[in-house]
Amino acid sequence: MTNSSDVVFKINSVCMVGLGYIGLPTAAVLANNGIKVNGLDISKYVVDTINEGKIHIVEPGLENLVNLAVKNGMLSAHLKPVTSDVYLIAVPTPFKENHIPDVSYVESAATSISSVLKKGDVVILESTSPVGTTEAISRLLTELRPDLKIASEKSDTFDVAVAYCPERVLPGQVIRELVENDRVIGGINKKSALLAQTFYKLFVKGECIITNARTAEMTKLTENSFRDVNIAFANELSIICDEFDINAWELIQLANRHPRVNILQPGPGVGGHCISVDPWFIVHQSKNAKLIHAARKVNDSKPHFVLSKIDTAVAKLKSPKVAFFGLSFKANIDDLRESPSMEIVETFKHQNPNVEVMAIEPYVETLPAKLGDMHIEKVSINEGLERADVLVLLVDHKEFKEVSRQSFQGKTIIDTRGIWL
Ligand code: SAJ
Repeated sequence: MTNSSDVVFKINSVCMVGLGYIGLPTAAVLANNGIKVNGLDISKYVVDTINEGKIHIVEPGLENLVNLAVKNGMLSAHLKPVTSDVYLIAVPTPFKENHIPDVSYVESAATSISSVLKKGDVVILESTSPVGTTEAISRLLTELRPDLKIASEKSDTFDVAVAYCPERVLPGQVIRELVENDRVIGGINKKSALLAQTFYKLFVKGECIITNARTAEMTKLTENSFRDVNIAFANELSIICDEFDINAWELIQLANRHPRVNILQPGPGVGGHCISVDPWFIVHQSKNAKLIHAARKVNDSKPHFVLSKIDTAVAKLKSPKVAFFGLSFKANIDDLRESPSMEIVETFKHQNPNVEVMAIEPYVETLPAKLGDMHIEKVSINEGLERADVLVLLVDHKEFKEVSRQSFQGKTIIDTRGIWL
C-alpha cells in the first residue's frame, strides 16, 4: 500500500508490545498465521518463559500455539524493541488514586518503540484508553521523532500511520474470539485506518470496520460500561428483592420471559480488570456520566451488602465456622485479580479475626500468601461442606453446582449467585 507521499507500507513483521493476557495470545495467533512476531516485554521472566516455548498466564489453547510459533522461529520475545513493520501496543491501563486513568504504560511503550520507528511503519494501540489517547501518542511520537512525519488527525500525508483498535476478547475464549470477533479500527486519519484494517484482515475472520480513533476508543469504554450498568441493575434488584423477601433469580427468570427484557445475573460484585475499571475512564472525562457513575457505585457496594448478610448469620451462632466457596472474579477461571470474592473473604476475616474461616477454590493450587497470613485455610469442597456452619457461595464454578443439597442441612446458606437456592 502506498501513501500519497509515496511511502511504502508493507506488513512482514510485527512488534507486539506487552506480552500479557492480550498481547501474548495476539502474538501467538499472528505468528501462526505466517507473520513474524518480535515480542517486547519489560519482564525478563516473561521473555525467558516465552522463548522456552512456555507461557506465564492461563488461557486454554495458548501454550500449544506459543510452543509451535517459537519452535518455527516465528515468535521470539525481547527486552528491547526489534525493528518491525507494525507496532501493536497492548499494555495495562489501570487507574490511579480516585479512579484517574493511568496511561503511563502506554506512554512508556510508545517511547520505547520510538527509537526504532522508520518510514512505512504502522503503530496501533489496543490498550483500553481514555478518549484522546491515540492523538496524545501521535503527539508524543512527533516530539520524540521530529525526523519522521507521524500521522495526525490534521493531515493525511505521513511516514508512520497511527490507529487505535481495542481488544474485546473474553478471558477463557481468547484464541477463538481473537479470530472470530469483529474489530473496530479507529484511524487517527482515514489512511491510517485503512492501513490498520489491511493488517487486521490478515488474521481476523470477523468484520474489520473502520472509524476514527476517538470513536474507537469510546466504543471500547461503551461496551464495558454497558455491561457494568446492566449488571448493576441486576445487583440493585437483588438487594431490593432481599428487602421484599423475593428470590431475585426466579424474578429475573420470569421478567426475562418478556420478549424485550434481558436482565443479567446478580453476584457478589463486579470484578476483573476491565468492567470494573473502564467505566471510570468515562466518569473521569465527563460530568454527564451520571448513570455510568451510579452503576459503578452500586457494583462496588455489593460486597458490603454480602458482608452484612454474613455478619447477621454469624451473630446468631456461638462459635461460627464460615466456608467461602470461590475466590476468582468469575466462574471456571483461576484469575483472582480485582475479585469481589477476595475482597469479601479478606474483609470478613479482618473484621472477625476469631471466626474460623475456610476457602474453597478448585481453580488454584495454593491460596495467595495474604490469605494464609490471615489464617484462612484452603479446604476441599466436601471438607468445607462438613466443617462449616455458614456456607457462602461467591463464584458459580461448575464444581459447586454439583454439590448435594443434603449437605446443606442445619447450615446457613448465603448464595450470592443463585445456584444453590
Ligand atoms: N458478572 C455478573 N453478572 C453477569 C455477568 C457478569 O455479576 O450477569 C460479573 C462477573 O462475575 C465478573 C464481572 O461481572 O465479576 C465481569 O465478567 P464478564 O464475564 O462480564 O467480563 P470480563 O471482565 O471477563 O470480560 C469483559 C468482556 N466485555 C464485555 O462482555 C462487554 C470482554 O469481551 C472484554 O474483552 C473484556 O471485558 C476486556 O478485556 O475489556
